[in-house]
Amino acid sequence: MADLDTYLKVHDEVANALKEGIPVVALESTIISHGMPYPQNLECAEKLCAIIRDVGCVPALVAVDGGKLHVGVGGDLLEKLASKSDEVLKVSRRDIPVVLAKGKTGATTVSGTLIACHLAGIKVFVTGGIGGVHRGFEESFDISADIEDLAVIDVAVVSAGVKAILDLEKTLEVLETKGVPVVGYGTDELPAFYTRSSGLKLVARADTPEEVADMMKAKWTLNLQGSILVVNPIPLENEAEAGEINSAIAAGLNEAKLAGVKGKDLTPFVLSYVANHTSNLSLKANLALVENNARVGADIARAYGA
Ligand code: PSU
Ligand code: MN
Repeated sequence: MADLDTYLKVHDEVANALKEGIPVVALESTIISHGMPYPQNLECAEKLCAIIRDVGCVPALVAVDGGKLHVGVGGDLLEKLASKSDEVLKVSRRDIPVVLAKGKTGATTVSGTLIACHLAGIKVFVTGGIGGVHRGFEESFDISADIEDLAVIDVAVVSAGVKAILDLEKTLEVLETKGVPVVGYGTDELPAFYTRSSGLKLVARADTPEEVADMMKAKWTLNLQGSILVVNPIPLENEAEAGEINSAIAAGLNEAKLAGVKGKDLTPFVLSYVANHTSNLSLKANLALVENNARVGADIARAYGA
């Protein structure tokens, strides 16, 4: 029987940080490979790492390649993830064994990245938006695997909310059922990803990184398994115009339906449609919100300690 090292490669900088007690912040790679175009995606990944380092933490980008789950990706593999998205698979819990066994290259989703955090011992993870309950799920049964992993893996996930193309209200309901606290960072309502406000009230709020760290400690000391989902609104100056974004999302979802695009191909399809139909406004907003999340995530990682 192979051991963990056969399949898991924690790169030196991250392994040292974990050993020395320097806070580590994980990053997912699906937003890089399938959520943004090249070369802005590569610049974004590099910027996120720089932001995290600036506050004294170590970034750990997660991806799959050559039969291993890599934690702390950079260099050629990062370049490939960004520039060759056609060859890069989108990897959630279901896909990990297959992609590892076949030696293929994959970008991890929130679900896949949470699993890597669990294996490596990382407690804070920064993303853009999590997956959840899709609009019209009654027909498609499409609920992201992200939800199942948020329910059982002990990590604080910093996001700008739920992917804007989803049913936000139903996603909040399912997160409640699964026992995942959704904590507004400096807000009492769920942000709507590209915009700050969805009108959906939250029951939990934190205004400082320390407050989030206190919630993490309380939850995990009591062995209440699972993530804390921090929802951090996009900065005011980067907010997209809600009407324009929402009509582009509706049109993109409709286009996807006509073209028979579904399952894991749906998000990349709709995101690129929305970017193309809003003169890249959505892309600019997306870049700004992930950078903002990286700052908050690094502050939380420091407040929590290693
Ligand atoms: N939000 C975005 N862009 C993305 C994603 C979310 O704005 O690319 C990705 C994340 O990696 C998330 C995944 O984990 O979509 C969920 O995909 P699915 O709905 O197929 O489970
Ligand atoms: Mn799905």
